[in-house]
Amino acid sequence: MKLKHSLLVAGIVAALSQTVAANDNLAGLHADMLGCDACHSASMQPQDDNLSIENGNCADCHGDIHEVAELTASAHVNVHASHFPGEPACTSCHQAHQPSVNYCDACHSFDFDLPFAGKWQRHEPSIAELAKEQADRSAALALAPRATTDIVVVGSGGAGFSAAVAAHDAGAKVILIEKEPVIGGNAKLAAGGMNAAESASQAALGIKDDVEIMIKDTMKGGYDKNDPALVDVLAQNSAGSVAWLTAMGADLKDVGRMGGASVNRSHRPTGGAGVGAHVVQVLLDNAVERNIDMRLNTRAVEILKDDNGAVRGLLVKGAHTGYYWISAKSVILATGGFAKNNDRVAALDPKLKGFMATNHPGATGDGLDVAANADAAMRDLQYIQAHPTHSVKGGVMITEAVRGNGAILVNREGQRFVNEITTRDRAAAAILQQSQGSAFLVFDHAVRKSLKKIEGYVELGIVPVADDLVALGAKAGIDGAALSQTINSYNGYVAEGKDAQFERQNLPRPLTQGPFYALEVTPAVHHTMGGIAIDASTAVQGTDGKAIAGLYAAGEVTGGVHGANRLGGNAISDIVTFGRVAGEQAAKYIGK
Ligand code: FAD
Ligand code: MEZ
Repeated sequence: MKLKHSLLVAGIVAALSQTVAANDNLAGLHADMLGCDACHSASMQPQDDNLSIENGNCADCHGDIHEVAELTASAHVNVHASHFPGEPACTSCHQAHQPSVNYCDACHSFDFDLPFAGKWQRHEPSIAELAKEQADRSAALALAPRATTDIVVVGSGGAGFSAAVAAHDAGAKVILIEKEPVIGGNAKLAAGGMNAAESASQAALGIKDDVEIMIKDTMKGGYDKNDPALVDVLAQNSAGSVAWLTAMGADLKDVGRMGGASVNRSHRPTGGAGVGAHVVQVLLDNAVERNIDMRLNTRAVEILKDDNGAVRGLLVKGAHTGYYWISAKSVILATGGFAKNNDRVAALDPKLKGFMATNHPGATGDGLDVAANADAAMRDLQYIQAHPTHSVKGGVMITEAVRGNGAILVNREGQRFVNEITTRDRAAAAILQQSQGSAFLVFDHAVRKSLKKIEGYVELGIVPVADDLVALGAKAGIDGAALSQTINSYNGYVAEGKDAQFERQNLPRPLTQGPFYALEVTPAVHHTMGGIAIDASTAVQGTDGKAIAGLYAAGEVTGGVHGANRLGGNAISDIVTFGRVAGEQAAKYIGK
């Protein structure tokens, strides 16, 4: 019954072109070729929301994603060799009964060839809209719970995975749910690094840092709107969180500079690869090793409480199996921020209406609604951050590490206009003041070689390159003569160790080694600093000022850690540290 995937690769293109007229989706094609049970179990209904049977059947015929990646290796950008951690399920993109979508298109704008492709469009009903499905919800709640556990963790980003692993290691039984078809949330996209002070990696590189300086930098960057108790937890535990990840298999040996930091404290894999995909992969591997129950396509919609107001479980909606509830003594909300929900963003900060976002599609702010419906207090929701450097072409966030490793920002007139490694609110505001509201990251080959992340940008074809600066200007639309002059002056500042123009603190290298690169960038909504009010033990605070028994929250869904403006690299530190704290505290609450 099963096709050999080599046979399929040889025949698939021809088969598709012949059958595309007769079938307008993958289900039709497979039904014609092999019948419905090529994909589904005998019951013809998905048995779980991970679509384990359906995805298993895809892999049996076509090979797993690594095998498919080998077969598509000749493509300019091999989408099957994506930066996503884990093994994204085939059905994340290849949908059967409706047009397929490139999951990447939710954020980027590349033209990948996909059989039976439709355009990315998704209307995810809000938590308030789902409340109208009262009959289905009541029916589900009238039944016995479909699962029983100690703790449900909501969200498979860095905070959720850290909480799940920590709670498991403290002796609790854990179910982790994720509404998207892929794991990792925004955490998997994190690029530049994870901040930590007094770490072993810093010591190995001879970098002198101090927890107190990290606290000062974080409070200053946040305009002192941060909760000092939370900042204390962040900084005091930062090196411990790097050590915790390292003990589980992470490589966080490379340490670079981020905006607003007094010293190099942003940790990432050797050679400067993206930190997020690596950290999420390590956490995933550890969750798998521990046999933690992980459910994708499963959305948290309501926290269930007992008569005393303590958590007794969670109502969820499975994308394929519908509503059911999980009995649990504790829930940890780790649902991330809401930067991808422009309606919500613009309602809080009208300046950001219509802005692009750097975030993954699930960053809509569900957790805030779910928590608010459970009477949780909120704080600082008005503080929303734009990342200064989102590529105009392709829609890719260009990591701050490119500037940290030596790139400068110039406008169309070929002039620098800001200290490139200032805090991101200042850098973003300065870029928006330039003509056409954009600017160019200009760097040389030495900067490219210093950071693996840059290879990805070049491979995507979004970075104009030329052997000299005048030619680069002509290609990118910058005044080339002025650009040459600007780079000459900048190289002089590097040689003197002092930036006479903008007092940039780190001047890692001159820009002298061609070829040269110019990447057009503009700000995009990036991080939401506000959220659920928690205390230093991550207990969710109710609107009555008391902790809600059994409810914990960690990561970008919370408010208070970053004040009015987050420093680059502090979020990964936040989510790992507070995720661990939440896991440990929830386990303690249930008596482990
Ligand atoms: P996320 O990682 O976003 O995970 C939350 C998960 O919860 C998501 O998967 C979401 O789908 C899921 N979810 C939401 N609602 C529900 C629901 N109702 N039911 C079930 N699941 C739900 N920070 C740094 O410190 N350093 C960096 O280098 C860095 N680079 C970044 C690069 C990019 C492109 C982006 C977008 C962010 C970057 N950040 C960086 C910020 C950082 O990645 C995020 O702040 C952080 O990952 C948030 O982690 P989290 O675990 O709180 O949420
Ligand atoms: O903390 C961040 O959001 C960050 C460092 C992003 C980046 O530019 O890489």
